Amino acid sequence: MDTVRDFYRLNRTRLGEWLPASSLALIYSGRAPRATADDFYSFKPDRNFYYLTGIQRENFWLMMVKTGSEVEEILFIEEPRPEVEKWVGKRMTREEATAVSGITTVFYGKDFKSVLNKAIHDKGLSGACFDLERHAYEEAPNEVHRFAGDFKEKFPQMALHSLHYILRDLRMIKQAVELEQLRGAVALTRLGIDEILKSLRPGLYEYQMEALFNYTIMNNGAEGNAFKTIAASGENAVILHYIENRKKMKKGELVLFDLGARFGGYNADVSRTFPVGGTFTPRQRALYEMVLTVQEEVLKIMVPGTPFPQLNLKAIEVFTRELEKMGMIEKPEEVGRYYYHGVGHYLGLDTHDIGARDVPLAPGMVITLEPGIYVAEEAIGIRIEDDVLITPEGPVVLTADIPKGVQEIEALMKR
Ligand SMILES: [Mn+2]
Repeated sequence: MDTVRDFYRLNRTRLGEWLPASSLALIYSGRAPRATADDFYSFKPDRNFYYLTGIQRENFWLMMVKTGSEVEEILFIEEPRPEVEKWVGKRMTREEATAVSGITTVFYGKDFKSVLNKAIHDKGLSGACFDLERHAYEEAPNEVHRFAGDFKEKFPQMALHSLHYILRDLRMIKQAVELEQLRGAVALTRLGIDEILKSLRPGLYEYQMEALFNYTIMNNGAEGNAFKTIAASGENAVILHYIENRKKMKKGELVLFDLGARFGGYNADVSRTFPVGGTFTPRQRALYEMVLTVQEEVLKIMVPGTPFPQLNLKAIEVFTRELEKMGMIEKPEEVGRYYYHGVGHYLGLDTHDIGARDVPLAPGMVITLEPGIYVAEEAIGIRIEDDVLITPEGPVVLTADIPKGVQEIEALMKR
């Protein structure tokens, strides 16, 4: 594959192969919801639309029409409006849309409904596919759900299919172009963590570490944060998604960082736990090394063929063994007091990337490895998270360069 454009083209080809005969697929790029007055939430492009086109623009549609084995690709973009462009910048032209995506048929949005209607009738289509992902039964319908409902009313003869499962299966296996972006995101994250290690000391506030990380990755070309940086010292570290970051860090405490840069649309997701004062106490060190042991043992089974759920079962098994050894628990059921989340998730265009959780691991998957131990009564929370690529030759730790050994951390903090 010579260009990124070939990557998007290949993704569309694979989706086209999956589409039922005589059907069309409609994928929407999304739109930022209004926050208040004339202030909108920041736009997050639909990841599937991006995966298929390489375009990060609001209110675009990709239409794929399959008749026989032919698949026609049509892109609908927003029309240029000079009076609006003075405020929000230039819109993408049809030529630019073709250059990025490789799609040669590009219409303006105003033609969407007539082209759609004509395609269905001229080609006698019988099916329509939308990304109908739903996280919870109670969840409010999004724009695509609403559009699909409206579509079904207008074309009751057509069968609806969800694109979610095929896109999930495609995105689960990363290709070379994606791994390059992920490595870029990891490299930026490493720069940020290096700066934290240089500056961390008692008396500073958690938000200062957050600011330093965010500044460093942006200053080096990151598109942004993969997610809101977590800098949780002392007792805050037992709250998994603590994001306030307002506390002053004290000598003797540990501080847990969970952070990542985004690059080329792809996210790094890394956790490190450091001693605020530069050295671990013996107790902190013992707990820290327990988490490292769990990491090492789970890593060994991160090979093709291992069932995904086995990773967390292994983490629980090792934590149970180690916690019993230290006399912190008496029965295996008690392990949930100190370890209470999953050991990993897929990583990619989304930080918690889509992917099946009931399948064997396969080459090309990128999965986080993040055991953690949380001892509320001692105000200690430790999580160590690496990003791991599954290959036929064994696991490749993409974040291997980011310091995590006890001696390594203490030496770096002495500088
Ligand atoms: Mn994670």
